[in-house]
Amino acid sequence: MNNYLVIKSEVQEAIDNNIPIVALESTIISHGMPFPRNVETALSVENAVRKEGAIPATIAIKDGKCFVGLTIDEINYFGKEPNVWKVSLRDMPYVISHKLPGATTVAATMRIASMAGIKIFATGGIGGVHRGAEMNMDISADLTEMANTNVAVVSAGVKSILDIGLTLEYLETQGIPVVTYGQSEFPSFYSGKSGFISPLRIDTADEMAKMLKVKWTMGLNGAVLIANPVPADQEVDAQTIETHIQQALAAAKENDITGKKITPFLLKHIADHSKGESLDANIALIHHNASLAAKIAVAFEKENNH
Ligand code: PSU
Ligand code: MN
Repeated sequence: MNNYLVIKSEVQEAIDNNIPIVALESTIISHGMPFPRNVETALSVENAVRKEGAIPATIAIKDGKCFVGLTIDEINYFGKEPNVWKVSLRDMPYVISHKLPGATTVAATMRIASMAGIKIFATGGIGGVHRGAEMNMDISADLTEMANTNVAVVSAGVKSILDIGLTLEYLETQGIPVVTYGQSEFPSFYSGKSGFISPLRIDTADEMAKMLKVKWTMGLNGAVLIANPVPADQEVDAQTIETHIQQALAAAKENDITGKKITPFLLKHIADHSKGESLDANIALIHHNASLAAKIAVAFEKENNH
C-alpha cells in the first residue's frame, strides 16, 4: 500500500509526533468552484486549520500515487488543469494505474486519509441520496464509505440538491451517527435550517472528541458525520436556493446529465445563476468547517495522548 501513498514531510512529521491533522478533499478544488477562487479557498482553508493548531493535509491523486498533503504548486495545478478526473472509490484503481490526475471526493479522500492514519476530515458538502433516488438509484459512495471507514467528516450538512430526508434515513441504516454542532436542527449547507431535526446534537469540540474515542475504541467502525451550520450572516435564503435548485435540476434533465457529472453540474449551475452569493456562502462555510475540524482534531489528540 505504501507504494501508492506519498505523505508530505510536514504531515509525516505530524503523524510521528501526535500533532493533530485535518484532511481536506480536492474535488471541491477541481470540480466544485471556478478558478481562481478555488485555489485561493484551498490555500486559505489550510490556513484556517493551522490557526487552530492542526496541520492540513489536502489529498489528491497524481503520477500513479495518492498524495497526502499538497504543495502550493500542486494546489494550483489541481485548480487550473482542465482534465482532472473526479475520483470516487470506483475510479481509484483506474486513475492510479493510468497515472492520471485525480481530484478526490469525500469517499476517496476518507479512504486515503485513513490509509495515512488521519482521523478528522473537513469538507463543504457531502454526496448523498439524490432526489428521485427511488427511480435513478443515485446514492453517493460517500455514504457507504462513511459506514466503513473510521474518519470523522465535518460538513455543513446536506445540500438540498439531494433528498435530505432520504439521506438521513440512509445514514441511520448504515449506522452512521449524525451530530449537529451547536443546534438541534440539521443544516442544509447554504442554510442553517432544513426542516429536519438532527439525530444528535453536541455543543463542544471536547464532547465530539470523547464520542469519537468511544466509537472507535469499541470497534464501532465507520464515520461520524458532523454537521456544522453555516454562519448566520452568510446564509442564503432557502427559498432563493430552492428556486435555483429547481432550475438546475431542470437544466440537468434537459442536457441528460447523470452519474458522476450531476453533482458538479448542479453546483456550477447554482453558482452561475445566484450572482455569486452561493459561492460566497460556500467559501465561508468551508473555512468554518475547517476551523471546527481542527478544534476537534486538537481535542481528539488530547483525548488519546494525555
Ligand atoms: N457537494 C457539495 N460540494 C462538493 C461535492 C458535493 O456541496 O464539492 C463533491 C464532494 O467531493 C462529494 C462529491 O464527495 O461531490 C459527491 O459526488 P457524488 O454525488 O458523485 O458521489
Ligand atoms: Mn452519484
